[in-house]
Amino acid sequence: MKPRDRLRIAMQKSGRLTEPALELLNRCGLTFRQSRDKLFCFGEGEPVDLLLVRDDDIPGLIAQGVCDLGIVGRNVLNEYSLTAGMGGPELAEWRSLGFGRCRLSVAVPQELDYRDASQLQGLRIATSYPGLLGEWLRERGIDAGVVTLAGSVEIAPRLGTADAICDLVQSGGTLVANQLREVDVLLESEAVLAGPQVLPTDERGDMIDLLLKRLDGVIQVRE
Ligand code: PRT
Ligand code: ZN
Repeated sequence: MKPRDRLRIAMQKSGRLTEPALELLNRCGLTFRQSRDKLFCFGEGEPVDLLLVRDDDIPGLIAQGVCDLGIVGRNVLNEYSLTAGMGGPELAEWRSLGFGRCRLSVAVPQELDYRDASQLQGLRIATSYPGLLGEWLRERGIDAGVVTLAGSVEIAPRLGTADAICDLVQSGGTLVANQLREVDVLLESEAVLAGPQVLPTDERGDMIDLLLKRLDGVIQVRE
């Protein structure tokens, strides 16, 4: 791949993380001009550009070296490392960013008398996070069926395609609306600054150092 001298950060094109991520970068003194195709935003002051993509694509773009850093949910980053990212370059969480907070939890039908995770033995659990759920079940020696769904996981028990679910929860409203009850938290998540374990040592590395310092300042002021 052709060497780049400008830093490139991947972020979600349109979704929950888009506005807060842009606001955070603005607070770090970075401003951008959006191109017509809206995939690429050119940095106006510093040599830092943005690539606007689906959040699920961000870890892969970093692993391939298409981007140097990415702003993405810990849930997406960790799932990638456990599944698609196996055997590739290791990715690291360089900073936690304090927005997009949620948790990845197991939820069961409200009427189920749930005491502990061993009761999931033999059940079918629907999720969009087969890597994280699979690891959690393995650690506990639970043999359950993992039904991988791309979306609308919360309706699976009502449709009869699963007995329980493992999905992101924020307010809990979606679970209540679907007569489900949160019983175990697998992961506390928030938006993170992701990048390769080994950062570049050229001009881009210098720009990353500067960005990390500014981020620390901005995050400290917020807390
Ligand atoms: O198009 P693209 O693939 O980029 O977007 P997406 O639809 O996959 O992602 P998006 O914008 O929904 O979420 C982006 C990231 O925001 C997630 O990966 C999480 O890191 C974070 N986040 C924070 C959440 C939530 N809170 C959240 N509540 N992501 C999803 N939800 C969903 C959840 O899946 C469930 O359907 O909201 C529902 C639960 O919310 P409550 O408040 O009812 O509990
Ligand atoms: Zn997504």
